[in-house]
Amino acid sequence: MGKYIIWIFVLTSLLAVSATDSVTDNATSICVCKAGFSPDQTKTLCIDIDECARHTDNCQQVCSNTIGGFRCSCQNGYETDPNNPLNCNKIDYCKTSPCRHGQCQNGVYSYTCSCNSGWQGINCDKDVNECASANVCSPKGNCINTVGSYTCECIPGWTGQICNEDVDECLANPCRNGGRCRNGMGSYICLCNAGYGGVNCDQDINECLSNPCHNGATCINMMFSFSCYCSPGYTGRLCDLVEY
Ligand SMILES: [Ca+2]
Ligand SMILES: [Ca+2]
Ligand SMILES: [Ca+2]
Repeated sequence: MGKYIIWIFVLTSLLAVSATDSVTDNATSICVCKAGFSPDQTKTLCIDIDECARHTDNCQQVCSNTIGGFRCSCQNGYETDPNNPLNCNKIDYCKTSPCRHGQCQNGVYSYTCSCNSGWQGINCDKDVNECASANVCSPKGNCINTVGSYTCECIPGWTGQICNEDVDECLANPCRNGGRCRNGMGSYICLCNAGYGGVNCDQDINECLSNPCHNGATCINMMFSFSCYCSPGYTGRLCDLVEY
């Protein structure tokens, strides 16, 4: 116990030293103390006033006593009001716009970002590799990752964002020489007029391969047509008529 009394004595002496501007009224020998100090019981020393303990500090949140005064501070998540050092304002962690591609939500001690589609990470600044997931594009498309998004590169005949929509090729009139167009899933066909062949009815058919000329006639293939040179005694386009 004696040790504590000595410490209190030392502490009181230090506090008194710090109040060296104390004025002593010579007539009464009573200390008149500076603001923040008050005379001790003997009225010979000025000791610090603990404003926090006396609740005279007016700090909105946290009070810390100092020798000759006090200091206000704020709890976690708050900062000192620049217009009034006694008060604290909630810290706006979103003020610096930390979410690069997302919406910021202010929290108690930090912020959280809700990322836009295609972005991830604490600050929504990292690309999502959509192609790493299965079936992002339909089987008719090749997935290509891009920064913040992705694209599907469609094979011919397919379109749409994920390449699951048929292209109506007939809208572009691909069939030549009077051929009629029929659209199909992922493709189309041209129904060609006689003599015309190829996907778009723009190529010659060698009709002679199917032996159209009868009765020993000679078949001559021609561009988009053919001719039969009949043996003696036969006539008609295909030499299928007997000559009289
Ligand atoms: Ca991406
Ligand atoms: Ca089609
Ligand atoms: Ca021909």
